[in-house]
Amino acid sequence: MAKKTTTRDATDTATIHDVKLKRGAGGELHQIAEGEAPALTTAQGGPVADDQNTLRVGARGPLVVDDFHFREKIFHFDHERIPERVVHARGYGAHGYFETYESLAAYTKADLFQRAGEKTPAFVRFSTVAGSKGSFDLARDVRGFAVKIYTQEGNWDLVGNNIPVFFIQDAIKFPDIIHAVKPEPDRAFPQAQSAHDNFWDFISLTPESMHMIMWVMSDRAIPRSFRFMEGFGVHTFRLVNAKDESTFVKFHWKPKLGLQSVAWNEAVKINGADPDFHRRDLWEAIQSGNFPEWELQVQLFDQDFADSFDFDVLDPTKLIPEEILKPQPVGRLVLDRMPDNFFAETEQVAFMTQNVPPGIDFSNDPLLQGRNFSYLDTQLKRLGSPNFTHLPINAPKCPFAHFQQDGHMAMRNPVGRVNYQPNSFDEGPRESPMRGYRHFPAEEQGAKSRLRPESFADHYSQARQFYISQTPPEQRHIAAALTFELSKVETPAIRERMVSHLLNIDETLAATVAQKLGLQSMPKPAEAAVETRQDLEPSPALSIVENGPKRFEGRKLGILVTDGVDAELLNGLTAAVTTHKAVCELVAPKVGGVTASDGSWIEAHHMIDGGPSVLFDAVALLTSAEGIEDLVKEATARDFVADAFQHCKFIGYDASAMPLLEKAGIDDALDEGVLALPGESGLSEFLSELGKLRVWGREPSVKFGKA
Ligand code: HDE
Repeated sequence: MAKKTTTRDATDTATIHDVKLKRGAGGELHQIAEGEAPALTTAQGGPVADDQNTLRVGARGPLVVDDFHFREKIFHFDHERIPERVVHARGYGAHGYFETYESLAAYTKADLFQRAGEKTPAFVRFSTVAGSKGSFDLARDVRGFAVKIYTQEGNWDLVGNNIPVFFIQDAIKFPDIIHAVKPEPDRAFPQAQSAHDNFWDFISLTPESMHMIMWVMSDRAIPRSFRFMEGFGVHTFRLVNAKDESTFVKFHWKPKLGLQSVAWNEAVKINGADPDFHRRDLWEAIQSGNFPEWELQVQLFDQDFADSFDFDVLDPTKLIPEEILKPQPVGRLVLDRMPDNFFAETEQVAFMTQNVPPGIDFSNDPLLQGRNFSYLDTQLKRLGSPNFTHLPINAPKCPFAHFQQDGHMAMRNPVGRVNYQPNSFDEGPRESPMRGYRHFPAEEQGAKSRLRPESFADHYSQARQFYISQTPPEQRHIAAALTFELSKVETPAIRERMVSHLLNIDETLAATVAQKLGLQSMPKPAEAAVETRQDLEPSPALSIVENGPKRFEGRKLGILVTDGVDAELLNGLTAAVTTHKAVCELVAPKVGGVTASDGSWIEAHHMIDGGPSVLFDAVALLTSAEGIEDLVKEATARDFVADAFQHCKFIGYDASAMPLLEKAGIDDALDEGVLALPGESGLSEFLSELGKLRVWGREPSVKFGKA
């Protein structure tokens, strides 16, 4: 008896296909013998006899409407798509858990924070904001970092981003900023790009966006992997303890493997080489048991701190520098399981900022309050029914009971006679005045009006602080990104208006961008609502380079090999990579692999055309005298090396690979990042060098033509 296809196990499925569904000489499928595999049925459960041919009159005649199987199948197919998210359409999710380090009972009564070591199931969806579902992963964009934690007192959704501030201060501007960044409505392009007139027109007319603009023009907006980026709750929230005392809180997710981004030129090429680069990275890490991990850190503060802080803690365009208020670790998030089905889970998961358990509450941040209004509405539209909470991915994992009923696709209705409250039949659930959610009784007063507080008016001080906190390469990248983006803007007045804002942030930055844009004269600085920009201290926590991993763990080495490769060196290198908890992939001139110096067959992961160096964090060239002759003739092999060099990657090579370095035009520019292998101190020396990730000192000469 053949195995049943009751699991998603790949081997099972392959067995079924190989043994039971062999193709005949003419390409037709041979039916499996009846009874040997589960019967194919209609959605109504009726067994299907023939799933290859529609019902027709005569062999060449018309189809007939009696074909209920065909109708059901094709109608279902016609309805497969649901509206994509209006923002954050492209995303990728994974399951895992949140583990509490120590009890936080002093600050919050939230059940998940009460007991040290307690693990609570979680689901995370990462996303880009502007692009459609089918866009590419390495767009310059904010990344969504939405976490759903299935606590014992209901789901807590911390719907954050990988950037701790936002473009706008008031939710009423959200449709405008999103319309502006999405493809322009008359021409329907550009896709997943902010480099166009509408976006920069809106931004240059919206000074409150300047701080966020510094972040999205930095390498934060082109992360190397979801695993190497931070997440932020952005807004100020409240924690409320059992005595109903409130503490303000900002939430931060810190990646265990440190921060890392790619270079812009690399991002552009990755999008061509592997549009699913970030998805694949998460998939591979989890499938291979290298579970990504983030630490939850909180900045806790009281009203006195809020009153004495330079900025309004309700303003989502501002952050609290970590050097002023140190974040405290309170738990960790581990992702250890991919969804069984992308649509059922990642596509249908519905995050809502208003999903908070007792003990977590909101501040008056107007953006947060606007979001609390928006997210339920968007799920109703997108998932088509108020019963989206019946979907397993959205259902709480704690006991729950209520009288909500009926509607499209209701899968659970109240049981029994009574579906209302109060009732005298003593049936159904009751309120819990003690345990139930009570909103923090903040006292509010003031005239009803549409206004922006003056305390939100300083738009440049923190933008400058971000800029001056960056290392020189990171500052160069911001200038280059601004120049690139504005070079795509057709309207000169918009370009100038942006430079007038940059003048309020940093004069050198403004001058660099203006010069590259070919402005004839410098515009006046933009008029600022607040006359004096504050001169804030740099905050090293804002730099990616300063917060890199210092080790190669979790990264990928690409090894370009040819026939005749030194087997001992190759084996030594792959072993050293494994010891450093990294992975390596082999790239060969032909599909399949190569024969090594000892005659052994070495399987390769990529053929050179499909494995450019942009897919790796560092590369090694292990060739042979015979193999290199053909390799230097391959344009892709030359690009492999030239790109790795221009992207400031470490390159290891054995002596036979020198002709390729020559062909790539870098033999006379070899620096401390191009290392002969095995090297005097052996391969582990090479591996520890790789922990630096990039040779940033190389960049001025390769990118900006400076000696
Ligand atoms: Fe969202 N946002 N947002 N947003 N947002 C949505 O909800 C909205 C904002 C964020 O992986 C939508 O389910 C408004 C800030 C993430 O499924 C929608 C405002 C931050 C995701 C919506 C904001 C975010 C969304 C669209 C301004 C970071 C993806 C689809 C007030 C703190 C969640 C959906 C996922 C998704 C509204 C601003 C993060 C329309 C009105 C600030 C990560 O409800």
